[in-house]
Amino acid sequence: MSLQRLAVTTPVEDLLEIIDRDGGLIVEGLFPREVIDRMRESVLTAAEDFSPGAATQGLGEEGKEFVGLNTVRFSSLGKMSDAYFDMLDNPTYAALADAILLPNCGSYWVNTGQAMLIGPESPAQPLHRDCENWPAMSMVNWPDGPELTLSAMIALDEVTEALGATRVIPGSHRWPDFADRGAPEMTVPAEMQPGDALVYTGKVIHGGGANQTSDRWRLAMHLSFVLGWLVPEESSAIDYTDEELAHRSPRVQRLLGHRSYDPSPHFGGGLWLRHVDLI
Ligand SMILES: O=C(O)CCC(=O)C(=O)O
Ligand SMILES: [Fe+2]
Repeated sequence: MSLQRLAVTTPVEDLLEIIDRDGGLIVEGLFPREVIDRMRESVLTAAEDFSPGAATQGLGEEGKEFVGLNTVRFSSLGKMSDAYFDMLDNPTYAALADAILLPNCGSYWVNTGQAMLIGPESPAQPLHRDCENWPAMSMVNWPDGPELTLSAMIALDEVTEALGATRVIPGSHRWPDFADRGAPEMTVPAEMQPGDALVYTGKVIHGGGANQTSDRWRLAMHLSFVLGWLVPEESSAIDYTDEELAHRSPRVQRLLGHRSYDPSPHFGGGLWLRHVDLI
């Protein structure tokens, strides 16, 4: 089985059909080259201030191994590049996230916006599902329960299998056993050109690939959203001041936690209230 690739001009309903069938797909040209070029330049400049293996996700060595001992990761991308805000407002990615997440929440927010630069001679990342961040919720009526999160791995430069393209097990979002994470030989690589994105649900098994080169870095970033009543992986809300976001779109302000959770039209309380108001 391979990953389906469709152009960004494909009707959103057709993209959604493939995500529903396979758990993810490659959307070619999801992000315009001009936006990607700006982001790549900013990421390359910022990367000089970060050391490989410094990031962690989870406790101890396991948390470091998960993100990669020779991988450079950093977030707060809007501090480094305006291109980040353009990406948050991308109409096709927004339409996909609306369709997949809004059945289960009034509004969603950024889960992770992170540069993920896999260094030379890195082993493959452990296979996982992104919804494992919220295990109790993920296991509710698994695999038919609510979608909690939608992710995109975005190529900032050409991403090949040898450089560590993300590996996916298409169809694994439907496997009956939540604890079954499959095996590397079941995976296929998401090879991409700059601006292409692997868009996948939190339920599908995947992981960063091994960088088999001795001297080249995989230049990619991750952008994911999560239901507005769940706590995101990254604390974006406190990375930005109100002043920094004052001229951004209402969508961007909400995605970055500078507006209240909006429950409508669902039943649900007022959450993450700004000034005790549903602004
Ligand atoms: O680096 C990659 O290709 C995938 C990263 C990933 O899936 C994660 O950290 O959750
Ligand atoms: Fe992941």
